[in-house]
Amino acid sequence: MKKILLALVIFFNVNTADAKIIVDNAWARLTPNGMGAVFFDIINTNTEDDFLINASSPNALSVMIHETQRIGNMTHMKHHSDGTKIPANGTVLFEPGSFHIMLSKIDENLKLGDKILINLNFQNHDDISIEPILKIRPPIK
Ligand SMILES: [Cu+2]
Repeated sequence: MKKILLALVIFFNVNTADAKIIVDNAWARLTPNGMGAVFFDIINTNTEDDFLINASSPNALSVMIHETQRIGNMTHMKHHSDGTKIPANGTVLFEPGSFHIMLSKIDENLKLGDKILINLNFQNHDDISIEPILKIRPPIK
């Protein structure tokens, strides 16, 4: 009986430790006028929804969660000030034409090929820091 209990405890611990948020394929686009955008995949392996609630960077004065939306012939950017839902067992792609982290007033000393530090804050998960490389075009997958 003891052995079964121990096995159950180990099994349970492994499962909860494995459930997490993964940020992958991060890259950043440098655009004129000190602007930029950061893209990545967020994978939620938890059985509960999570929310990306905020993002910050020591390398840019303003950092916002945006979503590019097309209304008729116009595109505009929606500011997700209440956070972005990362569904349970789901993936949200931050990619050109969709979700992105909008940067403005990027540190003037940064140039193409440099890394930029971004901190992502989640509602139910510890902060995740990423260091995407500044590029002009998306990397070839
Ligand atoms: Cu934007």
